Amino acid sequence: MSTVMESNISQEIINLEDKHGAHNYHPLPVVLAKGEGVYVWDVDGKKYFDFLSAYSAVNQGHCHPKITQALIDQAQTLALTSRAFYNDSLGVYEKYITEYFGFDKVLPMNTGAEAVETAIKLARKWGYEKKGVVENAAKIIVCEGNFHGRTTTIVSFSSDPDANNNFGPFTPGFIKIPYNDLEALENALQQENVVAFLVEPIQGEAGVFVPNEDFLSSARELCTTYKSLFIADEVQTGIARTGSLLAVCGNCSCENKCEKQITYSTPDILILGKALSGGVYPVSAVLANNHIMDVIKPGQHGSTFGGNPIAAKVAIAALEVVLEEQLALNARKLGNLFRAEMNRIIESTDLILKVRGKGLLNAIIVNDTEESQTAWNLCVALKENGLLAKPTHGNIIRFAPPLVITESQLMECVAIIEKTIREF
Ligand code: IF1
Repeated sequence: MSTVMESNISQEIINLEDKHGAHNYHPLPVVLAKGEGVYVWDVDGKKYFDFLSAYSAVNQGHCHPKITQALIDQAQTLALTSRAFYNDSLGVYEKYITEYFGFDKVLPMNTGAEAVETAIKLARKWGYEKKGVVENAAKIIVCEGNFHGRTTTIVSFSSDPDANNNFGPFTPGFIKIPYNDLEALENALQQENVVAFLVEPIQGEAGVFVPNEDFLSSARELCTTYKSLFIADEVQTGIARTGSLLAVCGNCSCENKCEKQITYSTPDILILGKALSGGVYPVSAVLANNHIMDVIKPGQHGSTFGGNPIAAKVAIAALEVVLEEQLALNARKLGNLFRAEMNRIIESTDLILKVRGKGLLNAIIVNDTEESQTAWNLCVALKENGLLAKPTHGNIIRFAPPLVITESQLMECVAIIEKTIREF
């Protein structure tokens, strides 16, 4: 609970949610009314740096003019046809995104969880029809501490009790191994009827765990060796967040539209969401080459809204902005600066133990137990000082500003964080 008094208008709105909305979230006590670039404003006009970026959905910044304009233009022209008919935007978008990421085909969906579900269905079907696994016996390897969404099947393989307690019975067919453990992966891949390895290139919800340098490329190779699909869930890490177009690109610095077409650890199936739309509209995508995607035939998968004209136009604009504004390069440079500055602060405080992350997906570890309120209280204090962030797993605070942030804005934020820690 907040110890800080909210303004009357904030409190009224908070009360409305409290009374009429399901209590499936515990938000920081701030009521936002406006956003632009790296900034958001609350209902009383107080301005904040947004260091959550809607969980990395607004990498391009709040209300990016080009993306918002694409949304408005298409909404006034043709919003939705369903896939029962062709629309004049989808094919153009499909060509654009597949060339952008170097895959033969895309399957358009809306939310991240839907795209993960799509990848799971695709991998299973590929397993039965191409790999020849035994009927209804397909297994997918996943990692402990994963976060891939909230559907019944996805929470079936979560290791977070909040995510799956009393939501059973669960979908079978998943093998859980420790994250960042190649030996465990190889052992699991040797089991019968394995079709895929589903992994986040950096674990977000678990507290921004960056795996060893060789983990993703070696996992990629192991999947090839054992004829299983390597599925990268880049819903959170993708679209320049970690300092390259995709986190699976590793330290590859070509400014995306990658000439090398993701040679570092090219996934068989790539899952994108969130910032694929710049946060203005739910757009997700599953990308794969023909030998995989072709197992899905008419009537076997779909979505009313998936691939609608607004989504198509918005996603093209959002991906163009990433290139035009060199967001991957900016995330890489400012990410290095941010971690260096955090390490400088850590040297002279006992409150923060560690900073970790890649590009502009970072977290600090607060020196207290997971059950303690310290990280929450620190976030409330940061809010008072004009910076919004949220704890994950008790004592970890994620810092993920929009990628359009400038160096001087970032240094302002470092000063806010430093001041807040010193005063705490
Ligand atoms: C919430 C975290 C972020 C994701 C990956 C799929 C999805 C997500 C790797 C599903 C979603 C979200 C959802 C959000 C919290 C959040 C999150 F804290 F849980 F880890 F981003 F940091 N794959 N991540 O991270 O996408 O269906 O939500 O569009 O409030 O649950 P979705």
